[in-house]
Amino acid sequence: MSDQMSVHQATYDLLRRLGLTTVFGNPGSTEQTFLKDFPADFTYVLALQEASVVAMADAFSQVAGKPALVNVHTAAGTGNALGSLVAAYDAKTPLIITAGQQHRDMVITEPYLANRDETMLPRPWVKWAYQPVRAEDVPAAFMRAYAVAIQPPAGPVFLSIPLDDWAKPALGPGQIREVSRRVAPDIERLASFAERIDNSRNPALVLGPEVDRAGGWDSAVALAEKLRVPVYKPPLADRVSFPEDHPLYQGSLPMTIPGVSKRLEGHDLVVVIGAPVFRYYPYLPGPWLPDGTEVLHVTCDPDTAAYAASGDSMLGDAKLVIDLLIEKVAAAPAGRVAPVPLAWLRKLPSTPTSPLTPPEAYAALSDVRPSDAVIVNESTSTMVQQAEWLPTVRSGSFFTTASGGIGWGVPGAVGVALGDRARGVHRTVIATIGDGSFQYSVQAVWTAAQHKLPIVFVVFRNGEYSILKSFAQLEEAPGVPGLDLPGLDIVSVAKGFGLRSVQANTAEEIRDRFKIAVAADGPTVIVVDTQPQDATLG
Ligand SMILES: Cc1ncc(C[n+]2csc(CCOP(=O)(O)OP(=O)(O)O)c2C)c(N)n1
Ligand SMILES: [Mg+2]
Repeated sequence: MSDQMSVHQATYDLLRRLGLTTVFGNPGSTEQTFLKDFPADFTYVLALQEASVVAMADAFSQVAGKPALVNVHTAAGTGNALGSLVAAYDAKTPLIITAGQQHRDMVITEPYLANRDETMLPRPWVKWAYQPVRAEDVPAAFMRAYAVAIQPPAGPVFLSIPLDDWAKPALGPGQIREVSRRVAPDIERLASFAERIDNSRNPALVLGPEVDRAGGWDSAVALAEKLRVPVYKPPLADRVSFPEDHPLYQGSLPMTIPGVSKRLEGHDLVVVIGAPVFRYYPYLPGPWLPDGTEVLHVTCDPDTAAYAASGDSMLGDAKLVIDLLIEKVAAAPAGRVAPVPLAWLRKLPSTPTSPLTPPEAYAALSDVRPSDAVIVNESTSTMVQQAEWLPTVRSGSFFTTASGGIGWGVPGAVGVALGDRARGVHRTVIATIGDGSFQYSVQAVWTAAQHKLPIVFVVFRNGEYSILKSFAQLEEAPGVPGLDLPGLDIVSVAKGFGLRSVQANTAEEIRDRFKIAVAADGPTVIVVDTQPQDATLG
């Protein structure tokens, strides 16, 4: 063997120096030349389908606070990964997704398992897609991919690598370059935003996922308290950025155009930080904003700024902007009265129901939730009840799909737990999942069992795609087929993947089984039969 470094050695050396030593993957013949002689200081996290691979890596990256490396199988594996890729793109998660490609010497002949038009397949859900022109460029392509992925707005990138590249001689060790992860705002513009806040009579804050992602939780509380203003969560937020038990917290904005507009009535100025303006769904006609309301918008993403339905925007990292605003804005005038704290409904039936209603199930969970537990939610018809009974009161403690595609929550919970483990933190992950949603990336529970992760999957088995029944009413679409899910034995499915798995049908059973699950060494699935929930969509 010659002394010359191979592309394989140079790349692993570069990945090691970049701290990318965990690979989330599902292997194939076109990836084995990369995975060959897998170094002992690297970790390979195997997921059994690529939708799970990418969602795990996404949540891992969000929790560990660093980019994650993914390796999937050529076109078919990348295809399976696409649904989760959409969510990673929307969550602005820096993922370096790699896939193998057939041997350069025969790829012209479209061999079996070739990735045709390889850089086209993952678009438009990646910031960059590339196949190195020469084998020698592979390490530099990883460096470039890393730089593209982490610079704001962060997001996934894709590299296709022909399987014969790894054994080729490298040009030498790869070069590491450092790039920014935050952008500072234009200072003059910031001053004008501060002035407009100072001059407003009745301002409100809307704090979105970019705030928590940027580590801006405490700063957000300080700004809200200095201004003494109501704080809203934007519609369909995939992270919570402000304590939901804070006296200034006023709940989530509705999802529809007229719903948002109505809720913001009376505010002459609304400052939206770290969220789109706004993420609407479903369509109902109405005014974007009430008369007399102006919007100031802060985001790290020029695209998010560009597609906003209203408002004046400023680019900048959410935490940097908030910290600078705290310095610049005047404290609330003496006469500004704090809003009345949000009164959560938290209403339960007077006698226990069978099957349980979702609020009864959530109430039981709230009795036993460890104070530092993380919530991953993908119970689509009960999102309102989840926030009501299990409010998020700490940073980095709530996750859900950023795209609206289901099949993120189960592998997402696995990624959260792996991310905690990587940063030396032990928290219980509570994944509240609908019986429909549970099926999309169900094999992720196997990875949870293999790694003995502290996850309690609570599956609400209402026997249907409940939210779609509410949508059918809203859309005046009677007679839609395919909304019932009879005969799903979820306890057995989970057992088949090697998990502890139990049914719990009363509040007491939920509490008891949950406590056992929290104390156990590894994940548990608790299936709760529940009544359908009429979802509020307006
Ligand atoms: C990948 C993907 N496929 C389909 C949908 C459409 N969809 C949205 S919610 C939903 C039903 C979810 O059912 P379940 O998890 O049982 O929750 P429930 O509404 O019953 O609370 C479906 C199929 C989607 N959002 N994403
Ligand atoms: Mg359901």
